Amino acid sequence: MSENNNILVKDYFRTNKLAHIWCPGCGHGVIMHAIVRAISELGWNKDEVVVVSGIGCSSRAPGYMDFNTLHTTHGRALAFATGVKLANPNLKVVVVTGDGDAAAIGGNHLIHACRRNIDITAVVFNNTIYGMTGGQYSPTTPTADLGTTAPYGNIDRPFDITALAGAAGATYTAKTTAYHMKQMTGLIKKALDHKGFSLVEAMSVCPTYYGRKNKKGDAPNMMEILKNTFVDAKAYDRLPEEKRVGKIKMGEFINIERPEYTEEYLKLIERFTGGK
Ligand SMILES: Cc1ncc(C[n+]2csc(CCOP(=O)(O)OP(=O)(O)O)c2C)c(N)n1
Ligand code: SF4
Repeated sequence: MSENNNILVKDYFRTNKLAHIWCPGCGHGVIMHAIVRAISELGWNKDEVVVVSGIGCSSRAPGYMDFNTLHTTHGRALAFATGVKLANPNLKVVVVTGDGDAAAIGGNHLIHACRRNIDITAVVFNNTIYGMTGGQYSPTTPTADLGTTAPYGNIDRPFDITALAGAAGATYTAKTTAYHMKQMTGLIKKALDHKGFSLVEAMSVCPTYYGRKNKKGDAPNMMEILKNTFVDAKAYDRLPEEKRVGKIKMGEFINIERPEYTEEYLKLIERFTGGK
């Protein structure tokens, strides 16, 4: 481990909570690392950072991170985070959530957080499956793929979470993968620094359930699939139509300004109380 990584572990992790629960080769650790590295590079004071999660393998991450952390109920991380941010708008609020947590049971909270443009950053750990509960298909499982609850193949169409968030009103959206750690850190940093609702869809790998059920090979092989499938936006846009087949565009999608919710809320209070 490099000296830099040693400092990260010492300063930003609850080492007494390690070893973590994740399976060998799980992609979630890479994403947790990227979040911590982004916060460290921004130089934020740990005491003003709040990390909120729901339930799932991904949602275990805040337990290991030495910030103010809340491990809440399945799908409700954004609702709890909204309460935290409204109670103290000066806090820097980050939500860690899985594809099931964010887009199935928590889907309604997700679209409304986007619509309100509240200054929260959501990092969606998207492994395209429910990892913690044994590999049921999720709203991002590709059509025809296998899951415990789709033994003959999933017939649903998957959500593109980045596009969903953009359509619902998020003012910063980006997609990246656990293979592209450097890009991921940079995009999370930009999302954290953005005023308004930001979402980074971080593609992860679940070798234990998704990988085994769909014969994707071992963890390194699944990382190789991420590497070969996801193409940075600029390179993707240059590809001829036929070469885009089977490729997915990643990078920054939306970065715009709109009034932020807690600021609008404070203005309203001031208008009706005359600032008293
Ligand atoms: C109200 C409620 N419903 C269902 C569950 C069971 N449950 C726990 S985690 C989970 C799925 C987690 O999947 P995801 O959010 O994709 O995260 P992953 O484990 O893949 O990281 C489910 C269905 C629960 N804990 N609470
Ligand atoms: S079940 Fe899947 S998502 Fe959960 S820790 Fe294991 S590899 Fe990771």
